[in-house]
Amino acid sequence: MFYDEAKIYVKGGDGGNGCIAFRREKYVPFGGPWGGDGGHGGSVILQADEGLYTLVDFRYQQHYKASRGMHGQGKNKHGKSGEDLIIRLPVGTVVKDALNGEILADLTAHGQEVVVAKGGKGGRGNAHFVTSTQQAPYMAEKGELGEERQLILQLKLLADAGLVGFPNAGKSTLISRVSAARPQIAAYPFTTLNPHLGVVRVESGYSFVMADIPGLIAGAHQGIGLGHRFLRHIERTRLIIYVLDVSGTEGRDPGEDLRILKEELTLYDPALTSRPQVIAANKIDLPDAAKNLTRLKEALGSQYEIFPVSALTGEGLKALTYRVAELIRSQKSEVRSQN
Ligand SMILES: Nc1nc2c(ncn2[C@@H]2O[C@H](COP(=O)(O)OP(=O)(O)OP(=O)(O)O)[C@@H](O)[C@H]2O)c(=O)[nH]1
Ligand SMILES: [Mg+2]
Repeated sequence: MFYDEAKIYVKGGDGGNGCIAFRREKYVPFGGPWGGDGGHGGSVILQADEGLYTLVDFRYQQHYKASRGMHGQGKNKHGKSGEDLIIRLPVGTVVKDALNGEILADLTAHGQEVVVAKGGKGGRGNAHFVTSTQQAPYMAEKGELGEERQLILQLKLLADAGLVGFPNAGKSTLISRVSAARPQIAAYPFTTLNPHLGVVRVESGYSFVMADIPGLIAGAHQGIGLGHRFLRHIERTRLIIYVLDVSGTEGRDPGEDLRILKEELTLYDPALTSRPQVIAANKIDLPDAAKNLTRLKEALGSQYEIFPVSALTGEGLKALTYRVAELIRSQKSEVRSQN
């Protein structure tokens, strides 16, 4: 099982201090204590959001502080309370205390919330401390400090998009370009023996999980090559990216490759081919690629969205991942609206 993990620091806002002040006005000779209370600090709250799929954004920001309460003031003016800070997390995130590993929350439903760092209470102003013997108290409370914590966030990853292609088509190269996954890459078939997952961050709040899987060859549905191992992993993905080598260097015809790949998927499970599918026409940096791409486009017409890419140079990968993220998002919201 693959996990996405992040460590963050959270701190509730401190409470504002209570104020010591006395009423001093014309015609009011012995004005009483008049110091207002400090405001409460805001809390840090985690909230599950079904529109988020990975924890990758937390690699870019790790510190989260809610705002503090303002101090009390004279004339009995209370300090303003700090605002709560809401951090949105994907549904399915488990939240642990980093110090002792205690599970603080398991966010399983959209909208579910948990307070992970309470804001400090505001201190009371001196108006609260009048007694029968002490009419003019020179005392007020300090605000409490907000709670602070290190948290570990964990999310079980399920692949959203699977890379399907012949051995050597460039699947591992592609995933290593667009994510932090580092599968082995080599110029011989069946380099990848186990699936690798990588989180692809398209932009803030917009990411998906890509799976690199062992290469597929004709007969895979019967277990030839690494067939079954490969196909089992494809079963769970929402979208298929066919990675075709359009360079022609290995004497392959990309159109024919696509036909075989599709056939293998259909023979394994006909439902697979009804998922959204796009084509990554890879190795576009090589000499004959453009010509082969034109032929492929002619052969396929408008059946598929084709993205010319070079996993090696990075060309075209942005357009591909952006579109895939978009398709996955609309897939997920479709599933949600059916439930
Ligand atoms: N010129 C060029 N070479 C590429 C490109 N993408 C991958 N390669 C090369 O193709 C070879 C195979 O790449 P991999 O990423 O290992 O291919 P794979 O599809 O993961 O292969 P298997 O794991 O065996 O199924 C490597 O030598 C890569 O450097 C590309 O866009 N352009
Ligand atoms: Mg590979």
